[in-house]
Amino acid sequence: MTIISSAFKTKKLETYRDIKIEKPIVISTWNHGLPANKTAWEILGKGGTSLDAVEQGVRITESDPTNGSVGLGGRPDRDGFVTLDACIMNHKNQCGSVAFLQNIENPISVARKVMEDTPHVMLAGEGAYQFAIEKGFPKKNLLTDGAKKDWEEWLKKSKYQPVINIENHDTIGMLALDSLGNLAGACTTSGLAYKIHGRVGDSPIIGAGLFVDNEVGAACATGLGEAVMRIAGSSAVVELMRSGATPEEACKEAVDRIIRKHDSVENLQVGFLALDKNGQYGSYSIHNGFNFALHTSNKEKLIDSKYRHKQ
Ligand code: SD4
Repeated sequence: MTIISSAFKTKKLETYRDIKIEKPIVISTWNHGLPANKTAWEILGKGGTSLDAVEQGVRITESDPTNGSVGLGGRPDRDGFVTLDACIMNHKNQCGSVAFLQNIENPISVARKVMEDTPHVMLAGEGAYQFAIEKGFPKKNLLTDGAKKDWEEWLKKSKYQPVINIENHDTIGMLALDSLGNLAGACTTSGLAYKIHGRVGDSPIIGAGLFVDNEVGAACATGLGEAVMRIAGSSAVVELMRSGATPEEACKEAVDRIIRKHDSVENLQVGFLALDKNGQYGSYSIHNGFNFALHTSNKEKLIDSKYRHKQ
């Protein structure tokens, strides 16, 4: 029996009555989600799995050297090292994750190998790198000339202050529902620019940067990972949907929870994105500026997220 909390009971009944299930469908964070979704759609549109779709989709962003927050071309930490976080999750609650991984262009595929070829969920640092090399991933320098130049400029002042919607965005989180009705998700990032060496964000943490429960829905997060981890953000969004919230209501409640736990959110941006079992989607962010890309059989567009505060 589904337990519906009273807070969301009315909405759930209104929203889900006679609903037409929209599938396949893929959504992903930020405007780099458009080309990533296109690749995901090549799989979904032919009846492929949501797991293959999200992996192949986010690899596009990881391999794009012009993107400063994911994979190749990602901004380094304050010591000049590009360190990557990624995770993937399928419709059976199987998941794989890598954290603090260096010199490997496509951490999402390493995360999938962790999920499929090991008894573990998460590998970190040197061990994750060695595992990737053993699995045949090539070693690659991910620090592009442009990112190196920006870092050298930053070093002159070495002032670390995350700036909303500039430093803190670009992580790609992707959620897909395939023609069989199975959900999967992927999340990958180089994390916050100029972070302390060794810092790991929310993106590889199952339940924080990403969570999928095929009975209910899937969610992912972007923005300041520390704030997302403090409320187990993506897990919270999925649990709220389980309690009857629509995807947007669930994202909004998670954002409000973060706001309640901070004295000030002036310089704090977090955005959540969610997709439920019926192909309904929604998002919410603390500040304006967050957007996400949608791809279905007849729609391909960028959607501005709703938000709490206007900057
Ligand atoms: C992190 N959540 O490492 C990531 C950063 C991010 O868009 O989402 N950027 O904290």
